[in-house]
Amino acid sequence: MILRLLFVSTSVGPLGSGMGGGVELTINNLAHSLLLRGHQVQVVAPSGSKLFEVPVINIEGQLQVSAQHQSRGTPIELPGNSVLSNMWAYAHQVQANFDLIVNFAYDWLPLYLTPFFRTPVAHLISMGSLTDAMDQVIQRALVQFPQCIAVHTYSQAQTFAFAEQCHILGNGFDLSLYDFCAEPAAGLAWLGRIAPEKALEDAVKAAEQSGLPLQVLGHLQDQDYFDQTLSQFPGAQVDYRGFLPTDQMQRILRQCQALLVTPRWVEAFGNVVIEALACGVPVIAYRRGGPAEIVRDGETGWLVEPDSVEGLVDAIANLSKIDRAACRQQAEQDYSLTALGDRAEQWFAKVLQQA
Ligand code: HBI
Repeated sequence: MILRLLFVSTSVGPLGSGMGGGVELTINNLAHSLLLRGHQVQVVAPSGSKLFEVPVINIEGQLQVSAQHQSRGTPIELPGNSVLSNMWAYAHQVQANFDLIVNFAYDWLPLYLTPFFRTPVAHLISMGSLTDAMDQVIQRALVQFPQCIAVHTYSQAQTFAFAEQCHILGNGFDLSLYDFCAEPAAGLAWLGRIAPEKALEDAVKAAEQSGLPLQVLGHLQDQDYFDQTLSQFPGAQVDYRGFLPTDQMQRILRQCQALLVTPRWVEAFGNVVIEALACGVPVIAYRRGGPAEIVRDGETGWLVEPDSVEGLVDAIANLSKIDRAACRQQAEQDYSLTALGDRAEQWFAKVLQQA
């Protein structure tokens, strides 16, 4: 059945800016996977947003404060002229033109509004449990709409009391955008939003101890943290390449011997893990969160004792044991746009059955 879908974006930045982290890629890839199979998709996002080949309605207003830096007890806050409330006022206005509305913001308001919409609203929750208010409002939506919540991985779901009610969506990528590289140059990569919870410092320390250069790519969210990390390891060869569009990013990533994934927190998924595998780049990751569910230890990378830099260094020394072709094959098996589209359609069908 053809669905008319409205995607309402994350509230922390325009699509294409990198401020929305992995959600930006998720929205883009999910929209593409559904358009390819004939569904209609429209995206509502903060002004300044742009997507490739997907229609975007730009909504003005003040961005939301990032949830991951809040504590469990943080009260709900909305700035004046909130872009979040403006996006959801628009969604409410046009809801009759759509069969399903999908929310991508990790925010209280869309969850709270769910029962007030006539068109069913489903939520792709992009991070693990962070605040009591969010957990409670998700739980409340689930009471009335048991199918309405999806997450990326089991480990992410496990951070919530309602884990068994979550659909596990994984993620999916247009793998034609990533070129397999069989013969890498000497060097490692680190990819992601540069902020303390991503623990770039561990990757820099491991690269320094391994005597290898480290290519760093991604949105520089916390400049002080970045400067402090570089000054902490003066012997490291760190090359910051910026936040690049996929094509330019993968041209650098594919040349590397491995991607280091060093999250301090429970990473919901780890889009960067799939991007590396798609290029044939083995992944060395802490055994924590989404990446630990994706990397096949000893086959497509190495899983390391969390926060152990010496574990990273040992894994780097054992990269020759990993077959780069096996990395690309895993991406094709589980994380293509087709695989994502299948899982999304299954979820939507369950949401619409209960509506
Ligand atoms: N914080 N308040 C809020 N809302 C979001 O949608 C949000 C966020 N922090 C991070 C974030 N989204 C995304 O970068 C991650 O979910 C990937």
